[in-house]
Amino acid sequence: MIGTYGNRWANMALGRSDCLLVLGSRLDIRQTGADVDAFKAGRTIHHVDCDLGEINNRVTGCAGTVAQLRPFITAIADAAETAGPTDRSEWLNEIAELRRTWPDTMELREVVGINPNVLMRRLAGPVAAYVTDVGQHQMWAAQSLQLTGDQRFITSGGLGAMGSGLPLAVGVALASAGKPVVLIAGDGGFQLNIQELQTVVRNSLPIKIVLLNNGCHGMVRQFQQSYFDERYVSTSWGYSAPDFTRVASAYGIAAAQVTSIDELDDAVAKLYRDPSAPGLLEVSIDALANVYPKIAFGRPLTEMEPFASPIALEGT
Ligand SMILES: Cc1ncc(C[n+]2csc(CCOP(=O)(O)OP(=O)(O)O)c2C)c(N)n1
Ligand SMILES: [Mg+2]
Repeated sequence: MIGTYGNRWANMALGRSDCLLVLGSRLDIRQTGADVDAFKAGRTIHHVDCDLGEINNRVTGCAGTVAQLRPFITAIADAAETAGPTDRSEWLNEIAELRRTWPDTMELREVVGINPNVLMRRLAGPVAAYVTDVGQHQMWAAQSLQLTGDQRFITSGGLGAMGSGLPLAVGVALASAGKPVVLIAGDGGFQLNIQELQTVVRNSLPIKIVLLNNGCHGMVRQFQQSYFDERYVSTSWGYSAPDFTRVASAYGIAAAQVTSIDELDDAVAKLYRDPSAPGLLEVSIDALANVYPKIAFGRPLTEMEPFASPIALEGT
């Protein structure tokens, strides 16, 4: 993932690129950072979108193509075949090296308790899709989930609709022909549509809920920490949540909780064991865990907080 909370190596690769092919992204501030000029500098941008209004909207000076992606990709694949092979191994090796140097699992060096990026990697399993709600858990998922085969990642992205996760998971489960679907949700957003657990039960949907409970509206709390002198109004202060395992049990959904990384693999295996049953796994995350790297407001994509050198990261 690139952008404000993107993988460090991906943003660095973007920063070094000289040609960018943008497929169906509106290039909003989450992708480019607030410094649009730095995003544009030194590269040609080809922007492909089905909506003319999106092209040269935020990022100007792009070479625009108005097209649906399926025919566009078919056409450029044909054109590439005619043009013959090009050796890009040097560039691909450079990206692979960046990826090795800046692993997502090393970003939160001082996190207390379960490292959420590591958690995401441990959720790999035989599922049709991963769906998220909105918040820090969504960013950790986007940074660190490892998709295989035709697995899909469904998230509301820039729309940021907190509470959309459970209804989205219901839709994805209905479209996935009985294959299990994982919902990654936060304790705040999950409370917005918690009543849809009954829809899950009534329709016997195989939705595996992984609920990251950090006891707060974490993404906004992190913002308050960075920019509002740790005044945690309405995110920690004056915020509460129910006992989610007991709520799930009341709906007849099997539920468990983990508080340490050692318990995680067994709990995930148990959650995935019956592919046809819904389940809930509550994972305790430290209230002060943050999403990193993050582009400081107004800074270019390649300057991400914390400003660590690879050596400092590897040394821990
Ligand atoms: C309907 C709605 N209200 C408020 C927000 C702003 N907002 C974005 S993330 C977030 C916190 C989400 O908290 P939680 O679900 O616990 O996830 P966490 O960030 O802690 O992982 C809030 C309040 C939003 N995106 N949508
Ligand atoms: Mg939370």
